[in-house]
Amino acid sequence: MFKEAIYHRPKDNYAYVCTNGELHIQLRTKKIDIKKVTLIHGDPYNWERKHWKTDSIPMKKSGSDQYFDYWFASVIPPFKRLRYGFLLNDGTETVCFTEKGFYSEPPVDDTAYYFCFPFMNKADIFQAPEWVKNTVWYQIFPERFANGNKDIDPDEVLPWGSEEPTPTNFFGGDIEGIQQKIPYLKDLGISGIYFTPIFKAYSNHKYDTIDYLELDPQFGTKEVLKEFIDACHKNDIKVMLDAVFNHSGFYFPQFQDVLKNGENSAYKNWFHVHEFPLVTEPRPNYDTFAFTPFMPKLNTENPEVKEYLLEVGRYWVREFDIDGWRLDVANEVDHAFWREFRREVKAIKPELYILGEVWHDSMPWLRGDQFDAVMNYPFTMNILNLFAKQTITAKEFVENMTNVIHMYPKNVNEVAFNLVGSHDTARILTECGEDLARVKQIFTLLLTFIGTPCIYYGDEIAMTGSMDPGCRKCMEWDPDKQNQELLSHIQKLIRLRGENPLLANDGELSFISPGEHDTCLAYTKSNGKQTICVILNTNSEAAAYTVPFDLNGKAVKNLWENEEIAFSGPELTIQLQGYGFAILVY
Ligand code: ARE
Repeated sequence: MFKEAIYHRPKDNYAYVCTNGELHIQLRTKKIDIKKVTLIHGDPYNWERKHWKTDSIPMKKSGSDQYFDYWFASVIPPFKRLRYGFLLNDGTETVCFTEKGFYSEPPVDDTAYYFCFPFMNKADIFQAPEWVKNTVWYQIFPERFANGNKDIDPDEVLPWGSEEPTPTNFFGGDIEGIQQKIPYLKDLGISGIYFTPIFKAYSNHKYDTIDYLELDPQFGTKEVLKEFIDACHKNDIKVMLDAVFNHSGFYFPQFQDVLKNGENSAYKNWFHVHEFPLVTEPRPNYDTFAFTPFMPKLNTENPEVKEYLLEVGRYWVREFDIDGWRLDVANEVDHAFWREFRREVKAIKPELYILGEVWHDSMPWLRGDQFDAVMNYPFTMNILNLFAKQTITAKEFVENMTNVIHMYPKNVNEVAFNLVGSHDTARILTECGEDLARVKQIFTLLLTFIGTPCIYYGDEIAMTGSMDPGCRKCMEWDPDKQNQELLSHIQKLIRLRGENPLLANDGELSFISPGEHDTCLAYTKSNGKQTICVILNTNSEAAAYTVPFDLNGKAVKNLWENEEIAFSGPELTIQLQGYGFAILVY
């Protein structure tokens, strides 16, 4: 038994409480080392000394990544507290794993040995808004989606789509243009819009804020914005704005004051200044985002800055009834600020969705006291590596995805913001070498997976684009230049996801582990009554896939083709074309 690989900690993704009163317990062991795990548990205060009075439940293997197996059990402690340990059997020996280490027998004389979940306090439970689980998002870069009012175009505006995007050119996208496209968005089937920044700022991307309480004039007036948000809500579309609180823009008046008055500025502690006077060259002598002198980092530990930004957070919720905040460079802002931010904005709108931009392990922000979710870029990278770059196998993809999923509690995974592209990445069709079949497969996975999926504007009509700024072209509105086949494919997936909760966040996800050289991968979602099985052939060659379950006597339907599948015997084999897929329900 590889005891050194065995891990548990009564916290985060290894022990967490769900809103339904269940306590979920996870254990990690070395891959294929352990054959059976039993959770032994009891209440710390009615433990009869010398007689280990416990319940015990078998743990289920919930998945395996490249190195580890993961074990899962759910228990509802009668008194909302638990002492527990694990009985591990590797086929030759059984040991008891406790907080104090390994024992040949479960220690009986004191609960001090065991792992402890001290009390399941409601206030500590991670709780994201329920509506997010059934939302399909659409990300809009406002400068490039639609120009609805030429009277407010920036001075040097270019004709729509006339040139390649650059970090400095403008094409006049605005809110009125987006409002005119609400029917398109409804027809696509999306139910949430995620905007990149729209507040007054210098650049075309607006991440260099000048005024956090003003809409950028090139996008319209606050009246127009209010009318737009109301129209979205009337069409059952949620609206999420982008909060850039890690840094301001260079022309933010408070920063300009420090530039001008140096140490005499009333705002000198609003930023992280190393020395006065401020210089931008050869390197800024103040903290910035990346090495960008025009994005001075805000000192969110300063009470004045904190209050200023908290009011920004409250204002757009209170006055415009937005439904979500996406938090830019969220992992570089201090946790104390985010805890206060959550309290303030949820006090106004408890159902607000708080989405942090964190590209890495995000557990420190997902304990229920800060974010509801993060942008799931590990999901994105795994998909790109298999379907686009083709640098990993189907088996490695499943292992990687299993690793990502087991990094977080289940109730976090259900609202993870899944994306296959954004304004910060090359477009998915470009990454796939413009192979439409692979893009269709990617959207099939995105829209049948757990989490809340997001479509980057234009990806649904097969727009191409390299890394920023290439991925920020003007939206293509000529139907003849839109790929209608891909658009219909995605529309159908969104419709099926809405009609079949198992394609969204109902049921229990599990991967069917592919063999070393298998090119097909599959995953199921089951709620005990019904099972959905999604099968993807990740190879250009046709392949046959045999569903590894006894389906004898079950009625199996191909959900995509909407037809029953006739088969005899316990096994069902599906023929898949190159880069094909099937969505079965039984
Ligand atoms: C500009 C140029 C870019 C150039 C960049 C260099 O346009 O071509 O590469 O400068 O700094 C905004 C604009 C960008 C602009 C940038 C700086 O949208 O066009 O880029 O400002 O002026 C990391 C951060 C993550 C951040 C990305 C970009 O962790 O928070 O870098 N994303 C947000 C927004 C951006 C925005 C900013 C931050 C600044 O979404 O749009 O950029 O407000 C790995 C790393 C990640 C890294 C990621 C992407 O995964 O682990 O940490 O994200 O790569 O680089």
